Amino acid sequence: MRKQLLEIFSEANGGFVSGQKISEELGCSRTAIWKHIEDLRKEGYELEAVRKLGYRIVQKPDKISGNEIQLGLKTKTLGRHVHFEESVTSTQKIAHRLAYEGTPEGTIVVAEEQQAGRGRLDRLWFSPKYTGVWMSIILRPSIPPSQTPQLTLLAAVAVVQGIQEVTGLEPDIKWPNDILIGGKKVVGILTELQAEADRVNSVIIGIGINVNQTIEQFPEELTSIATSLSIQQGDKIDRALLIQSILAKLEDLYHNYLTNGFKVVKLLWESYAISIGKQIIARTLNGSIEGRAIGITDDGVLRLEGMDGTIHLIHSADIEI
Ligand code: BT5
Repeated sequence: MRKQLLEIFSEANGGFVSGQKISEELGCSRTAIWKHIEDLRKEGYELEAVRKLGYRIVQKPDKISGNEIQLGLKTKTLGRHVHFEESVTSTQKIAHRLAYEGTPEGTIVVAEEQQAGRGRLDRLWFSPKYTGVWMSIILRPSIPPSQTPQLTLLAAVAVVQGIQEVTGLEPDIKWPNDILIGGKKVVGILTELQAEADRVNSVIIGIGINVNQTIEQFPEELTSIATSLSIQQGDKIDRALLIQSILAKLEDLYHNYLTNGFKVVKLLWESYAISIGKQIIARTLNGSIEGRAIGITDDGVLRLEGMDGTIHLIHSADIEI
C-alpha cells in the first residue's frame, strides 16, 4: 500500500493528488489514506494537504548510506568498515555481535532507525528514521577495564568538536555522557564492554545524536528535555558530513590518548563541561548526594564535595544541575 501510494505521488511529480484519486487507485477509504499519509510523515516525508486539491510531497526524507559516509572520510581506521542498515533494534546489539566475531578496530554500525535504541540502565533511546545519527563504534584499546569510562569522556569531546565544526554550535557536556545545547539534551553516549577480568577485548561506543528532528517529531515526554541540532541552528544538517567529522576528531583524540594518556582529553573535556564548579544533585542507584562538582579524576570519575565537606567519588549517576 505504502509503495503504491509513493508511486502515485511520484507520477504526480511534486504536484497535488486528490484524496479521491488516491482512494480509487488504492481501493481504500479516506480515513485509511489519512493514516498512510501520517505514516509517511513519521518516516520523514514532508507532505502538504490542501482542501479540494489533495496532498503533495514537498520533501522526501533525507537518507544516508554506507557509501556516503565513506566518501570523503579523512580517517585511517575509524569508519573504514561500515555496517549500514535501514532499520535495526539497536546498533549496539549488532556491534556486540561483530566485535565478538572479530571485526577490525574502527568498524562502525550505523542505522537510519532504531526500534529499541537503548540508553544506560536499559532506558530507551528514541531513534526515529532519517533524522538522527545512531551509530556504534568498535575500539580495541589495550587498557584495563577500569579505564574505559575515560573513553566515554573522549567520545563526548570528539562529538562536541564535530558538532562545532559542522554546525558552528557550541554544545556543553554534562557528566558523564550527555551533550546539551541550551540546557536540552542533543546527544547521548553509551559505552559498553566485552572484557575479561583484567583485559578489554572491545569497547563499543554508542552515540545517538538528534540532528534534523523538528520539535513536533519528539514524543511529548521528551519535548521539554530534548532538542536537535537543526532546531538549534535553524538549518537542515548533513548527517554524513557530521559522522565524518566526528570520526576524524575521535581518531585524533584516540591516538593521542593511547600514546600520551588521558591528560589532553581531560583538559578538553573540562573546558566543555557545565557541571564542574556547580551545585548539583547526583542520583545514584544507592541514593542521592547533593554537593559541588569539583572536577573529574584521572580515571574520569566525578568528584563531588558534599555539604559536610566530604569528597565523594561518583562512578555512575544522573546529574541534576
Ligand atoms: C544515553 O542514556 O543518553 C545513551 C544513549 C545512547 C544512544 C545510542 S544511539 C546508538 C547506540 N545504539 C543504542 O541502542 N544506543 C546507542 P541515558 O543517559 O540513560 O539517557 C536516556 C534518557 O534520555 C531516556 O530515559 C530519556 O529520558 C532521554 N531520551 C531518550 N531518547 C532521547 C533522545 N532522542 N534525545 C534526548 N533525550 C532522549
